[in-house]
Amino acid sequence: MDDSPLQVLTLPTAPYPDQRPGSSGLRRKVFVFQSKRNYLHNFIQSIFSSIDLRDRQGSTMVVGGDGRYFNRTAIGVIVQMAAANGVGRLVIGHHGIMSTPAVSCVIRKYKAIGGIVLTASHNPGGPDGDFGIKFNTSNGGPAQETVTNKIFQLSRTIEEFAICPELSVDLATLGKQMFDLENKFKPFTVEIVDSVESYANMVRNIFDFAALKEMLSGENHIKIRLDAMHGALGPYVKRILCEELGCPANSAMNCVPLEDFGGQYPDPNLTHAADLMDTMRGGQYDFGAAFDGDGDRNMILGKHGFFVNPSDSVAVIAANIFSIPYFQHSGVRGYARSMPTSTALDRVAKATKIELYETPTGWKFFGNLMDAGRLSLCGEESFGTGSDHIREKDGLWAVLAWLSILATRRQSVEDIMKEHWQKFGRNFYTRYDYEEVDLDAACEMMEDLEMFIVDKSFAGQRFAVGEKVYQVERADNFEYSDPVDGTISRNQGLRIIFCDGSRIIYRLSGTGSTRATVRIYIDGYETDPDKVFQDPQAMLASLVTIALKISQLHNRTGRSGPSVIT
Ligand code: G16
Repeated sequence: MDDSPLQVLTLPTAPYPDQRPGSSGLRRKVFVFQSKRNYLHNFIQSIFSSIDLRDRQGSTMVVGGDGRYFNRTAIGVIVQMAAANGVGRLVIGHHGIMSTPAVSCVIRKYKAIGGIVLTASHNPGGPDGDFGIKFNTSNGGPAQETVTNKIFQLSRTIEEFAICPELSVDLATLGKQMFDLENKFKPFTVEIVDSVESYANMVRNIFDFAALKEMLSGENHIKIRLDAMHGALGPYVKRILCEELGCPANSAMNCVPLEDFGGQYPDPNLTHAADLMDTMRGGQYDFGAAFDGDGDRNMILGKHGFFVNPSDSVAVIAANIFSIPYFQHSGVRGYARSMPTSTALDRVAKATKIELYETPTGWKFFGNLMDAGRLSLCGEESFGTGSDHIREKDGLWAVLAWLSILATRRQSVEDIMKEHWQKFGRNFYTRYDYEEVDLDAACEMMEDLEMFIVDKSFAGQRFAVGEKVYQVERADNFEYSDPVDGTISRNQGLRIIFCDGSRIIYRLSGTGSTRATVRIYIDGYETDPDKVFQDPQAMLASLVTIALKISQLHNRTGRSGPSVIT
């Protein structure tokens, strides 16, 4: 314990009007946090103030981050402010790095009142990149909208914040550091923990590690290649897959966390994980996967770069769920997907008579269902997959789930996927992203589009492209009523559902840091066994044409094509 008590100060500040958390916390360019006076302090104080003082005083909170630029600076401030706001103990990942799923696991393990995750996920890092702050509550999941709305309201009226400016913590040394404060909240403890340990203990109890080890390092082992994209997951891949499950060293790439992710987007998709895709195409590896900066997203690939669409990935896991020992013990309570995610999971749910929930985009919507014991497995089109073992999506869990299926079925990824389509039909799926579009143009387009499609005369209309004719069954602006607490979330995306079950969805992203990103999601269902192996872009070309025609997106935004096609 330090001998002289540390000063606790209350300093004046002025509010900012733009600290509304998006789909997953507050994301801004690094320079916004650096150049706007107290921008970071205001938001952190708003998080602390949103927690009742009685709950906060003497409590435990967890702090983790994806290791991006500004991570350590922000943790320094958070520690000083946590102490001054009455938090009793902070549990922080070694060097300030801990993956988002591990933070969720640690919050639950330590029975913390919540945690702060410093990440802008898959967005680029470095001094010119993005930074983000997310608040998770005691269930380990992202705060619900009632909480994020409260944080936003507090940030709009904030006048002062509390801080211990002299408090400095050593993130490099494992163990407890105790601080004596000159106020009534004392002592204050910081515990630097091994970032991997709790998470590794958890997954060891979910999967059959002996069977996985045999498949990955025994005689006739399969070869895998995992790309951590210089994000937080590198040490987890090394420790769990290489050291514990015996994968050779060349199974793991880009496993050293870097502040700028090596100058790349830490985004596990076909565009940004191109290196992994190239390696996989060579045919040397049987299974490949990439993760995002904070380790909650995943992309699954088979031999020769066979791509598993994330909407299909969760459906395959559902169809093979008892390959995972955890579900053999806990049973399966329900499945869920976000609204824009393809309806592939619905078909498995229907065939196996399991309840299916359709939620808005954002992992926070799954948490209530899990806490109420109604949801076991869920996924999103945005490369997120997970279960009720924690309250975040979990990239490494998804990989271990797929490997468990491979170990049980002893088939290739491609064969498993193809058999799945033959059995359930195939949801062809694509997403068009128009990034950094003018905000006003994007909002006006969405408003006009809504007026057009919710008009009574829209249902029943037919759209023809070549020989293909699609008739509108219904269209709306998606609204979700939480079945657990009745909370209503409106304006969650415009959707057009056609009579054959195909869908076109339009949404503005909630994770960008500047301007607007318009997303168009196309979901076309096909049961004809002769057609299920065709190329998705070719199969969906007519629906794409219709989507662009109805929205007039190119005219309205001045764009001639999407920035990214998934
Ligand atoms: C966050 C949320 C996800 C959501 C995704 C995409 O992911 O946690 O649930 O699907 O954003 O959001 P949007 O379409 O609004 O950009 P992450 O990995 O960025 O935290």
